[in-house]
Amino acid sequence: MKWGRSTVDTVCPLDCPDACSLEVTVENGKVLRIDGSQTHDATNGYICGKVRRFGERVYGDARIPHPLIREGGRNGELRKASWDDALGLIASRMESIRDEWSAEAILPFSYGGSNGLLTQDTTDARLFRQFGTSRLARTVCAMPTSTASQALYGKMPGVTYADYRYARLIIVWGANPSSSGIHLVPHIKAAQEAGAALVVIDPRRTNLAKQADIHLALKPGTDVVVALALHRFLFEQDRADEEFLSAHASGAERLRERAAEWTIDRAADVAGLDPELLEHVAEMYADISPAVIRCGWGLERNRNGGNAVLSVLALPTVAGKFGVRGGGYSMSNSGAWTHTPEDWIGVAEPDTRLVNMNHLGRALLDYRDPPVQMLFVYNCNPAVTMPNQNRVLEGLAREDLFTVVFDQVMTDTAALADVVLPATTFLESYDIVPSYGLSTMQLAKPAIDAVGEARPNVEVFAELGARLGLDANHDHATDVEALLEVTGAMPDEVASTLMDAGIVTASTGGAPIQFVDVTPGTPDGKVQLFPEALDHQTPAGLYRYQEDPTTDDYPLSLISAATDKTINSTLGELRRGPATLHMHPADAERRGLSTGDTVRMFNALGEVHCPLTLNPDMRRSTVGLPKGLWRMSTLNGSTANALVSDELTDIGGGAVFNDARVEVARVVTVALDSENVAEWTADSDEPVH
Ligand SMILES: Nc1nc2c(c(=O)[nH]1)N[C@H]1C(S)=C(S)[C@@H](COP(=O)(O)OP(=O)(O)OC[C@H]3O[C@@H](n4cnc5c(=O)[nH]c(N)nc54)[C@H](O)[C@@H]3O)O[C@H]1N2
Ligand SMILES: Nc1nc2c(c(=O)[nH]1)N[C@H]1C(S)=C(S)[C@@H](COP(=O)(O)OP(=O)(O)OC[C@H]3O[C@@H](n4cnc5c(=O)[nH]c(N)nc54)[C@H](O)[C@@H]3O)O[C@H]1N2
Ligand code: SF4
Ligand SMILES: [Mo]
Repeated sequence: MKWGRSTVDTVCPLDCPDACSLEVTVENGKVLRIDGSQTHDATNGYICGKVRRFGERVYGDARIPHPLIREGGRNGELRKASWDDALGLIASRMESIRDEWSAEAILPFSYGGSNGLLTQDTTDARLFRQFGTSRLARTVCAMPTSTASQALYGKMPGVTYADYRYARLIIVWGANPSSSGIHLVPHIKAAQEAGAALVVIDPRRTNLAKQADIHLALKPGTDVVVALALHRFLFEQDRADEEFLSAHASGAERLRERAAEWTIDRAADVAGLDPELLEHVAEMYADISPAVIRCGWGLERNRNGGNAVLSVLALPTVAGKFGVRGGGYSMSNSGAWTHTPEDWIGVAEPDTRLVNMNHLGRALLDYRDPPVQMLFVYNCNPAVTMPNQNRVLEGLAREDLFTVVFDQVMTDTAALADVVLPATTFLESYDIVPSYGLSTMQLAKPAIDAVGEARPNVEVFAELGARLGLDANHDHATDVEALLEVTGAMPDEVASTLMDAGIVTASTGGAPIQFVDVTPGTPDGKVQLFPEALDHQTPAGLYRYQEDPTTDDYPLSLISAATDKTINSTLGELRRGPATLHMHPADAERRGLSTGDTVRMFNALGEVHCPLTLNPDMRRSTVGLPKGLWRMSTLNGSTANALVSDELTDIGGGAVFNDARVEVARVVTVALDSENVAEWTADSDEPVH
């Protein structure tokens, strides 16, 4: 530990597209302040409120100080243990489970708690692959979007944030960047000031929707028909760019056939929109260039999610919007790099059982041959973030399940574990952080020593591998060694710029023009408007709509989107008071409800008790509860996922979070403090300029 004050340049690795460059001020070995830096021009010196207060997590009461082992069975207590004892116990359990059942009875369970390249798919992958455990399909987020965009365009980087200034028309579709990627917002505003039109397509009237020229407040899950109506309009009105289509795309005819049934009127009826407004958007999109679509993740989280993203991302091809700065689309930029973890894992993936993470409840309760006997959770908080929460909790409560949770704080999942291991935060170890919203990769450097007995992921999985006598991990025991190894597998120029400057931009450039600087990564270099192989894997086929799951018993759609308070459930420990359910005043009136009532929101899967806030920004028949709540943030310990089924999206095996259909009734009336009421009426982290 160093005395005195110093600053450290690093990067935010949380699951957020912006990957801000940070300046961390440290005094006498403790974090004093976290701020944005200018290292990454997209950060431009400002960051969100969540990470400004990240020190409260680092030193907070929820932080796990040392390993813990549960004594006295499922209802026994978690007691302080040494690393040696905790890892020894895990290793011996892994061996005994392998001997009794098979290594496939062990299920590693991880997601994007940190987006750093070292925190997953390094020593963990080697350990679990070599041992032969079950494999995890990491599907909880972005699988429908990435499967659809990959099928259409291969890995093609999108329009960068700064180039939104050049657009004359911006469509923000199923994204809420005011909370979920704040550095895009000033560029949208700059474009608007320069005369660009803004269209927002979202069931909620978000901050951006309030500032938009047109807000299409569609019913959740109906994006596919809205986008198909735009396709039909383009084709039927001879506004499709036939020249571009014949030079750069295949499958246009098949798309045209499937879009044919979706007249503006029919789509507007299904989506609950004013047909004139929808037609107006179709005309704007046909007429105005450059036009850019910011496609978010909100539209993928329902049964039609894959087809929704497919039909939205196909629009710039049909309308011929590429080839100019500020024209095209942005989705995820994770394809900007050529290296992948396979370049450094060095152990082939075994052909063991593949478990879709959205089916965690089923896996723990129903899977046989072998049953899951050990769950090893890291970078993830499945007790609250996965679908069908009650099944997940029932599974985690199994007497004969051995659960390891490796985390920074005592999450709801950690509280149910048999062994808890303390992890470092990004302020305590090295990492490499690619941005999935932009085309940069940055070096994360430790600003402080590890707090308590926390250790980085690479170190713990390497040590466990050594204890199990596996040979793959011996040379990679520390984060520094892993850093050298991973950068060693990258092209020399990329690695040296990253290490010297702390930041490197992909070879496609920081601001590529689509179809000028970057082209589709598909096998023939063309846009595959009708990827046949996907058609056969998709229950209703490509560009097909599956009916709304609303029933008379459960007439309300529940949306659980990102808010500015947490990143998924990360930082959820810092929330004060219960989260509130947001409902349109007209829906509340029909049920005799008002702000401050404690309500019960329920369906056949479960129920959530929480206070109510009336919010005219919600669409009628749509209610909202934030995603990422901890169990303490509702009155009965259930979160939105207690109402979400574990069915899968049409494409990509994703979660259908926003397909939850519910009813709401009053329990009692309580007084609320203003912070809870403000949740979504001021859902903005945007900088004040
Ligand atoms: N502050 C903050 N930032 C985050 C996160 C966070 O939790 N907090 N999470 C990060 C992660 S993991 C992700 S994946 C991204 C997600 O970021 P976004 O892409 O913004 O996704 P969501 O927050 O799920 O939803 C975005 C919007 O979609 C709307 N929506 C819901 N259903 C539908 C629908 O059927 N159609 C349409 N058109 N819109 C719909 C919601 O009302 C919401 O306003 O954000 C990242 N950034
Ligand atoms: N109802 C509903 N549920 C949702 C969503 C929704 O829209 N609605 N969105 C979904 C989305 S988009 C996503 S991406 C998922 C995310 O769900 P999860 O993957 O569960 O993400 P988090 O809740 O952020 O939990 C990540 C955990 O990893 C820990 N962690 C961070 N860094 C490290 C590290 O270096 N080492 C270790 N060992 N642990 C670390 C954090 O402390 C945190 O507890 O949630 C999904 N859940
Ligand atoms: S969470 Fe997003 S906006 Fe906040 S500091 Fe990290 S990258 Fe930046
Ligand atoms: Mo996500």
